[in-house]
Amino acid sequence: MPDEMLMDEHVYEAARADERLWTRAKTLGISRRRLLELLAAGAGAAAFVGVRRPPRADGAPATDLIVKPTPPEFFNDFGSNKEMRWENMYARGYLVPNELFFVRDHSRTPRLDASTWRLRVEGSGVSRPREFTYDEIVGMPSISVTKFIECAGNGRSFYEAAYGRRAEGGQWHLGAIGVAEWTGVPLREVLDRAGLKPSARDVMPEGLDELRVRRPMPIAKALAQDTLLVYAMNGQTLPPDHGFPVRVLMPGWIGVANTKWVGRIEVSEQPLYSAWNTNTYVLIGPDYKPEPPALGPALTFQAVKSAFELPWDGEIVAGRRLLKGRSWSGYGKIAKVEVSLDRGVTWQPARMREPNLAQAWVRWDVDWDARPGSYSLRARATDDKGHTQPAGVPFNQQGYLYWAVVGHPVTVR
Ligand SMILES: Nc1nc2c(c(=O)[nH]1)N[C@H]1C(S)=C(S)[C@@H](COP(=O)(O)O)O[C@H]1N2
Ligand SMILES: [Mo]
Repeated sequence: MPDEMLMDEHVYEAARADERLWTRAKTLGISRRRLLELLAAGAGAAAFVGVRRPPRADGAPATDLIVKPTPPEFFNDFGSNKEMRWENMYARGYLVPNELFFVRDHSRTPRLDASTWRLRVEGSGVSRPREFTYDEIVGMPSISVTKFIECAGNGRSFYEAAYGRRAEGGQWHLGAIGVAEWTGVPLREVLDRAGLKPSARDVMPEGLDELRVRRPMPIAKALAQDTLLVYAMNGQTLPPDHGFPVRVLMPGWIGVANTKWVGRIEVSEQPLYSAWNTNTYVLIGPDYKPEPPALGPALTFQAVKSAFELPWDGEIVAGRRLLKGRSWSGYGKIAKVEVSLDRGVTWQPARMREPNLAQAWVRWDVDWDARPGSYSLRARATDDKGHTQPAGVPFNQQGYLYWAVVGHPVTVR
């Protein structure tokens, strides 16, 4: 199980329920034997410690956090979070197919019915607060864009490798990213139909999941032409795990801003705050200062990163091959990629392959005569705004935005 966002996550609560059960029983002076009797009588560990885990409306077992199959050859398992295994992208195209796309649920995937679903737009920033049905949303003129969604914590495990100190949260390698073609309606259209006021300042979509995840954004980002209310992914109806019936797409921004299962949008003339831009998804550490009410600078755009399409710390067979990977940036397109096969001593330019789309990624490759041995392969990208992946990044408590060059371990036999 992940230990991401320890303070308020039901998933975490469930994982810790056992441990807390015994502690709680001790405090109440209940003997181990009596507790076992109580449990056998059906009280249930979760009920006992006050963890709310209602049964699923669709009758699926309450333990099912995610709906789609997530076989171990496709995903690394972190409970309600599933990390894409990069080696599966080697023999595929530009897009990540829906069945391979990483999943990050703060609680778990809710099952929603499009025919009863409503999107409510309200708040001081609109003059005609109203509801939209699913049919109304899909009946509006749509656009399709190809963009990544990447978790702010992608690469988090490398903080421990760099600092000997583990950042809080799921210890992802680099698989908490995917690129898809998203189809939907510009958020601006929907806000306009609710009578958006010129004085509107912040916009906060809210999810219909148990935790009602909501990450506010400034009005400028809400009005961008490619900020969408999405209902299709790679030409298919948006799957439940990715936000069915409707999710937000915020190109280039941290994953959490791409609210899934959106049910309400608050538009305000005042700045908006939630746990997701004050306590989490902010940079906390010796190099960062609090920005009240936030505990540190709030994250917005994703940085520049690169990944190899190889198993992590796996084995490959010796021989001549194309060593392939992908690089991306929240700020724009990739301008240059360099690869080092000798732990950063020498670097060679990688060949970039079209398409190279802004806030998506570019595929690249180099020839490699892979001889037996152990390697730590490195890739370093530069985007068209001049950001180059650095050798290191300062530590932050929750392990966000690890965009430094990473050594990818692989053994050639
Ligand atoms: N309502 C809601 N939206 C959410 C989340 C969530 O738990 N609930 N997780 C966020 C996070 S942290 C990320 S990284 C992305 C992941 O999107 P995906 O699961 O479609 O890959 O969704 C975001 N949107
Ligand atoms: Mo995330």
